[in-house]
Amino acid sequence: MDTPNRNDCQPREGDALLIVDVQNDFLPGGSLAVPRGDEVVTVLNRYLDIFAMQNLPVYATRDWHPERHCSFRAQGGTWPPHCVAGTYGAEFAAALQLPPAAVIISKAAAAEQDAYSGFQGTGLDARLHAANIRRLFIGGLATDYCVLNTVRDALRLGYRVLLLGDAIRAVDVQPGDGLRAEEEMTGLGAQRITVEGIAG
Ligand code: VGL
Ligand code: ZN
Repeated sequence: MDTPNRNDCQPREGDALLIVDVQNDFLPGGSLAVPRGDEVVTVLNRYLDIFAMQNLPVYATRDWHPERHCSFRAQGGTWPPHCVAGTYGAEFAAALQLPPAAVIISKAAAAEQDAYSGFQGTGLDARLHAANIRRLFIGGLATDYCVLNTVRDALRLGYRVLLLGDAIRAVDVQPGDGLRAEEEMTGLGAQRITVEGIAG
């Protein structure tokens, strides 16, 4: 029988930190800037510290589009051009302290398909399985798109998900999109945590 345990959200063997799309184009000044998107960086660095201290693995997804990606307006999509592979806008935020061993997962790299989930067409599930990872700490950008879809897939694939509530920010195309996305994720079974809840 499961006994509720207050230490349940402490990172441990079998856990990984999954950082979603913390790339220049999603930060203030970028072509698809997420309001206050830069604020996730210092918080994510604290999670990165905790994972480093425990030698736990880190995965980082990146939007990695070709120049004429189908999600861009000129191609009939909904977004301005962003995160074009190899450009400055597609680079991770310089202040994000990713360890050298971080596994980089590029997504939506084919012109004709978009992918909001880090699991979509990337082999991420197989890599996590191979590393015996069963639980994911997920944060990054944007709450209402790539974080939401990555969390949905993670839960559907059987991972336990701890949502980094203090390290996500929303695009909010419609006001409230971010809040609704958080409610959906927790309703599906993700547990919302903050770094204060796990820091020593
Ligand atoms: C994203 C819009 C378009 C995201 C990616 O990373 O949340 N949003 N492409
Ligand atoms: Zn994109």
